[in-house]
Amino acid sequence: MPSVVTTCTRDCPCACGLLAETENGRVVRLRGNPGHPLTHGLCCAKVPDFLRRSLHPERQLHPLRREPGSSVWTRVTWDAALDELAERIGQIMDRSGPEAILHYQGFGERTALKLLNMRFWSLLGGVSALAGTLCGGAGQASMELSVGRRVSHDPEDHLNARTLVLWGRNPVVTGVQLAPAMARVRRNGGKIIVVDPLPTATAAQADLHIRVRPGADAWLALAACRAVLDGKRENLDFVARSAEGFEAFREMVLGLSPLEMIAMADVPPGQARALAEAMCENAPAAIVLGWGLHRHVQAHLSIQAIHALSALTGNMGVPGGGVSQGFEEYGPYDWSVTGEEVTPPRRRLLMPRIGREILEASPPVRMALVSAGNPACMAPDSGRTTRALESLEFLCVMGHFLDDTAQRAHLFLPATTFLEIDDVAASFGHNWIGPVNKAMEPRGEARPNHEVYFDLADRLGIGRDPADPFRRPDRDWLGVLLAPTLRALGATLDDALARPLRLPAPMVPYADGRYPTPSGKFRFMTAFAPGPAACDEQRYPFSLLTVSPKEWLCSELPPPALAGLPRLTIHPDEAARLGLAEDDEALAVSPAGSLAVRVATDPRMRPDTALLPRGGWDSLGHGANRLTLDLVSEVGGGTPYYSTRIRLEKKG
Ligand SMILES: Nc1nc2c(c(=O)[nH]1)N[C@H]1C(S)=C(S)[C@@H](COP(=O)(O)OP(=O)(O)OC[C@H]3O[C@@H](n4cnc5c(=O)[nH]c(N)nc54)[C@H](O)[C@@H]3O)O[C@H]1N2
Ligand SMILES: Nc1nc2c(c(=O)[nH]1)N[C@H]1C(S)=C(S)[C@@H](COP(=O)(O)OP(=O)(O)OC[C@H]3O[C@@H](n4cnc5c(=O)[nH]c(N)nc54)[C@H](O)[C@@H]3O)O[C@H]1N2
Ligand SMILES: [Mo]
Repeated sequence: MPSVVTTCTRDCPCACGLLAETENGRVVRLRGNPGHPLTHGLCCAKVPDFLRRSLHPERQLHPLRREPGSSVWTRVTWDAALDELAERIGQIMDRSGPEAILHYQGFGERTALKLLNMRFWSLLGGVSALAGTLCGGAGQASMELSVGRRVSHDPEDHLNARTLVLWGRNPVVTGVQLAPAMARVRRNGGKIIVVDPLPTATAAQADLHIRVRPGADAWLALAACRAVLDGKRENLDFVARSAEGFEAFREMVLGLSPLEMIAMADVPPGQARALAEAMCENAPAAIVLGWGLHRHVQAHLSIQAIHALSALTGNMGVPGGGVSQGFEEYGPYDWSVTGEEVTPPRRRLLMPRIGREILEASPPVRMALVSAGNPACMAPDSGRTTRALESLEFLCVMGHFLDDTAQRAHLFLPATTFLEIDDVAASFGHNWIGPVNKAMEPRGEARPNHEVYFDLADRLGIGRDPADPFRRPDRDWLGVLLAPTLRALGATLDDALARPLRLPAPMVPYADGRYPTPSGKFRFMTAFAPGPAACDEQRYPFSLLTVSPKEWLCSELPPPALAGLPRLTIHPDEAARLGLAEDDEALAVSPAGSLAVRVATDPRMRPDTALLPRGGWDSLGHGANRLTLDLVSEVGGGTPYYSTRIRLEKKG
């Protein structure tokens, strides 16, 4: 069977190498590419679903139009759709200025050519764009406080670890490429430590599972640091040569009560000591941070304290050590292609509170164009976000399904899936860039977003400079976008489109003991000022962890896949206290809203924590973000979904 070499572009750190097997011009099977030098043919159970979704009968394949106030969609031609869109853009710019238009690009598209979307808006002179992130911004910015610039260890370097600490990360569910590393470390005699409030599938494989209180990781890491200092086991060599702020850090930690630290982290004291022990005695110890850790208002305190623990124990900059947290998925491309350096957006609205930002914007937002995102379901405080989307005079959505956001649009434009385009995809979980090759023709009238923007630019009379035209063949743009990387690798564009390439990134960052900070040194945190909880703990006794489910990715699943109420899991004693039993219906209530759920119990749950899968479809009752508050993390403009707390009410 003919097969096409491609790469998974879905919103996941793995960017697995894939083979798309075709029959009569249609993809019939997607499987891991055994020839990929890092991912070796492994891919997750969701991959067949990405194909099913692409071929799904409910995928929208034609431009659609809806009159405000009506729920009836009418099929229109591309020409009619683009004429209307261009006219709206022109009119709103003339009457209300470019700020009145919002460009909202979600995380569903992460390939090189997607940077051209931003170029369109720059050519237009800049409109309102986004700041901050729903995903990993808080983690990245927090890591930079300690090391200057975020650079993670190559995942293959984790195999050198004797202790692998998965801190707020659940790779068995969310990133299958890390799972074999766990097994290899174990086979080499190493140990796995998982720090996670929930009894995850990853934690089930750990030698030690530390069920920290949500958001309290800083206390745990500092308690471990205290154990290191008390045992006089700090790595004085690293501290003297490569770090700044150690004395102040030491004073700070010695000023905290060990009992209080343990109580705040809410872990058995032996576990903080065991963590310290492993970091010192069973080194090198690699700490791999997940995204769960970022989703708290003060995530930076935890991430700084974890870095301090690694540095204090001499694990920074050594093979099999370090603190790793994501990679630059847009790093390999020439960012100047976006045009944002020359023509920045007129203003930026904060993604973590996009509903409020739209509703309160001055001057107002009158129209938005959303591509590759589903903010009505995935952004926090869906109640407010949907009100904001519904307040717009004109909403255009480029996507695949009439999902929660698209249902509120006036114009829907069908986008291609990654099986239908030529492009390249980098990863936020490793150092490889992979080819995305067209495995089948676009279904129906679906078109890649950047081509739609070429047509819009023609209609608006922009991007016509013959020396620098906006409309160019994909290959030409890919050559421009990839130029810096190809130059560094001595590779050609044909190479990049034929096979995965490893980017010129280190296996072990900061190995020379120098850090890209102003002083060139690692920075110990010197202040620790935890703020109050974002929600009243008495009225809302459960921390709400709305984490990645195994079965689906964010809201990317076809609608029939969800039946019944979402399952909310708590400890059985808590359920009993509330008069609830397994399978009962209940109402989850937060300061932001409420959601009907079905109760599940698990004796491994912390009593103060509730688990609810994120994503799905809000319109089918699976809107975890009906409950989440639209807070902003103190560092990095991140979205602290997990700082929300809830109470449970018995139904009826
Ligand atoms: N199957 C599946 N895979 C996915 C996704 C999906 O939706 N489904 N989403 C993809 C995306 S967009 C991303 S960003 C990644 C995320 O990948 P991960 O970071 O691995 O996954 P999450 O479920 O977001 O969170 C990881 C863990 O953090 C824990 N956690 C929450 N709060 C805390 C805390 O305060 N301290 C500690 N120590 N742990 C905490 C949660 O209990 C959870 O088990 O996964 C990607 N992969
Ligand atoms: N409660 C709660 N909410 C969360 C989180 C959480 O932990 N808890 N995690 C957050 C995280 S980590 C993330 S990354 C965000 C994700 O938030 P979003 O990016 O808003 O959500 P997705 O469901 O991934 O939506 C991606 C959409 O892009 C579409 N798409 C895919 N490819 C293309 C393309 O080429 N072109 C176009 N036009 N569309 C395309 C898909 O069909 C899908 O509809 O959600 C966040 N929301
Ligand atoms: Mo994410």
